[in-house]
Amino acid sequence: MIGLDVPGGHNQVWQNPALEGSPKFPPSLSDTSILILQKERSLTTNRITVTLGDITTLAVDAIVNAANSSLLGGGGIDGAIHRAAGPELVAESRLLHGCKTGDAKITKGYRLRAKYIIHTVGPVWRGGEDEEEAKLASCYVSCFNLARKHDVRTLAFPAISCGIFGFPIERAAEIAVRETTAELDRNEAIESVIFVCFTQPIYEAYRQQLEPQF
Ligand code: AR6
Repeated sequence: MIGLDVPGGHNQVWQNPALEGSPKFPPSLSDTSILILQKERSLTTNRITVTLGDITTLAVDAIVNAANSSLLGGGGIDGAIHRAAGPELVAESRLLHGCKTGDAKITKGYRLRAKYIIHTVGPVWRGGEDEEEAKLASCYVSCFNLARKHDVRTLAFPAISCGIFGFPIERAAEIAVRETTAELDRNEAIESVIFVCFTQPIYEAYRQQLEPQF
């Protein structure tokens, strides 16, 4: 249950209103090799977990923020993280002088339960003609580089670029799983990577990518 220790008990935190009434997953997923957590809303394989939920609640070493190049906050997950972390976050972020697409910067977690926030700037999807896939892969590599430097052992990612920036979720999930699997193969210090999905379709996209590993 590493990384899923949340205030108010497990059942409570996963009540994302957007997911109310969402269908149960197929019975085939109850294979014994899969650890099913929180009412079939989390799957774990090797050192990767995919879960439905709100990344701001997680007690992990670091959560990743899908930020913009100013690093001064925005909508979507960026806004949620800034609200939950408190005003100290923007104060520290001002000292970082922004962040380029595909790059990442780290701050403290402040009022979050996570020790650090790794801010990365995903690409805006422009139809695939602007090296978006390589830029998104670079986000994961940059986050893992910072994780290594700061001794981060448990790390949670959202679906970077898959909201306002419009990146197709299937392709994004493929890149996320590919880069994470490569990092875990070479970095034994990382104990757990959690893909935190805010909606059912995003969860499904990750689950499909991870299916061969289950
Ligand atoms: N926990 C987990 N995932 C979340 C949460 C949450 N609390 N909130 C949203 N998501 P987006 P982007 C999911 O739009 O596409 C901001 O304004 C969401 O469902 O937040 O990288 C920044 O400042 C989606 O799957 O980020 C940038 O300007 C994913 O997080 C821009 O948006 C990313 O959605 C970045 O766009």
